[in-house]
Amino acid sequence: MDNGKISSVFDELADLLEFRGENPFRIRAYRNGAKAIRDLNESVANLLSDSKRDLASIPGIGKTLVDKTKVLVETGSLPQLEKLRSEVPDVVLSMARIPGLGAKKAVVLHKELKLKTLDDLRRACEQDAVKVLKGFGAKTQQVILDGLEIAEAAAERIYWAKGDQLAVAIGQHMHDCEAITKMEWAGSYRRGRETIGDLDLLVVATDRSQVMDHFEAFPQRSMTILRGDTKVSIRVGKAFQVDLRLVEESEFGAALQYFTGSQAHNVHVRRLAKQLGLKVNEYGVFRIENETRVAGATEVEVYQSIGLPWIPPELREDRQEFQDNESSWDDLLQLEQVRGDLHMHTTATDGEATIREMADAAIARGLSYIAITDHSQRVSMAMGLDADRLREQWRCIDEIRPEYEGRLIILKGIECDILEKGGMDLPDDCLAEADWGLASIHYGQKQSREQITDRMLGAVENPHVDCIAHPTGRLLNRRHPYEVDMEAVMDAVQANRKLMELNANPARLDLNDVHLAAAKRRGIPIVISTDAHSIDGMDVMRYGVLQARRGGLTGADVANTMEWLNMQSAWMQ
Ligand code: DGT
Ligand code: CA
Ligand code: CA
Ligand code: ZN
Repeated sequence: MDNGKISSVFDELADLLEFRGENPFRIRAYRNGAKAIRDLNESVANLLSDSKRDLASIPGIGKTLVDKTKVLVETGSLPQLEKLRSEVPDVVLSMARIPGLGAKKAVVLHKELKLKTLDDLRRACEQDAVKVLKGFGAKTQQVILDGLEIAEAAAERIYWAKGDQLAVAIGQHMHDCEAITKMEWAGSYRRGRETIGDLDLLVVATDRSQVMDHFEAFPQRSMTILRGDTKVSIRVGKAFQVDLRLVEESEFGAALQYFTGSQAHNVHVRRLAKQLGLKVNEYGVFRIENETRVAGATEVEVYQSIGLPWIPPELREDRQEFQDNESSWDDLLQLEQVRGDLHMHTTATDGEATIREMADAAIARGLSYIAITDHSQRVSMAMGLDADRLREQWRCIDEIRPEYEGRLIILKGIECDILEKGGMDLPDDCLAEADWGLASIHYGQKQSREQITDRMLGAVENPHVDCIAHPTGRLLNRRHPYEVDMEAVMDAVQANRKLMELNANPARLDLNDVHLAAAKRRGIPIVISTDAHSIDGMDVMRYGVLQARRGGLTGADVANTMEWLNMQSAWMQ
């Protein structure tokens, strides 16, 4: 049992004890222990087997936790956890996961209203039965209703980045199965969608049952949902599904095309085919008149047979891929083209690494320039910088620069907050000294469409703002985008020759693919940035690149594919 598993057991234990209103110190002890184990850089199992070492000597891990860890490592489970699980109703657990609700309130709601499902909870809110409860009120009731909506829309979809981790693990596991001759991921994962409902794997094999057995032996499998002749579906963890389909070699391309989707894209493909007297399904492309097969082994021939170039999966949403009459889509953006990263934080505010550490990490990732863009003063939770501290940081950058001469350009930047009342959070004379100015909204996100739009327009028109960061403020599965007139904002960005960010953080991916395509049509340059708060945070660039491809962007549409001096002369005058 690895450290990750052990700490998640303690986390769950803490959750369940919290539901029962147990001693808060005990609960905190489990949470601290979970964190200590998660942060440990060696295996707890190894440590326990070494008689000269003592797990209890690690800060955050007391004697009780040592005993429970031993049981866990030896038996793989914890009787106490099993018992608690059976005592806390599922609906209480699901309620506690609603954003803005939490464990304590979930328990009260369950007790007072005898809820059985989340639907019951919605009805109770709609009938105003929640706001009259002690400790709740109208505001909380509305928060619950909003949270229910978000939770339902999210309905267990996971971030692409998380789906990718799982797909890589499954890929490695399946690699050892000798019966497999061909294997490819399909579905929304292959299309690079922001979130993934389930994973879809296609396999060609010499021995089907051997493949199915091997798949079912994936260590993270929690159960098998179904197993037929050509399909197995397993569950991984609590609720995530992975489908494996076995197909014939000669039909592989057609199956891959079909199961990659999207459904809307496929409907369009079939309509185009029909106009040519052809029928497309998961087994191939056939002439309608006599059922002869004209394509099927590869995706390229499937698309060719209906007169189309091969369409990259990222574009298959029935949005622009059929309209843009491309002869080929080969030039969509690639990670290697990205030369710089223009949004990152350091220990001066809420980042974990110093300027030097970030600079070294950027060089290790092959970049030639970065901008240090810490928060401005209004973002007090992150200890945002006032003009004095910002100028101090810039003096520091001046000192460091010679060390990086010829290796990395370090730009003096700022992520300046756009204030609730409008206007920028730092004086113009200060912003004027920056090499690179980001503007973004962190407060007043629930203001009216007019207010938010006005604030954004003010920022775009400020001569010292270069780029609007995370322009819609959304957090996938957690927070809706702000109400903003994006057309008006893009008009202003275009008129003022400014840039717009594609924030590559897998929880943001802001702008979305539709906005990116709109920006491209207007000739607005996109800057893909990591918004890194640590060295590892710089690795998210590839999620941004995938999102850019979904918007149909090529290297020419993305400003930070240019070297800094070229970008500066093209866009920063
Ligand atoms: P997801 O899993 O919700 O993130 O989205 P997808 O696109 O991966 O959807 P999924 O897993 O239900 O199916 C994978 C692909 O298979 C889908 O994009 C299109 C194709 N497909 C599945 N079922 C149907 C169907 O009933 N009709 C059609 N036309 N295509 C289907
Ligand atoms: Ca899927
Ligand atoms: Ca599926
Ligand atoms: Zn930031």
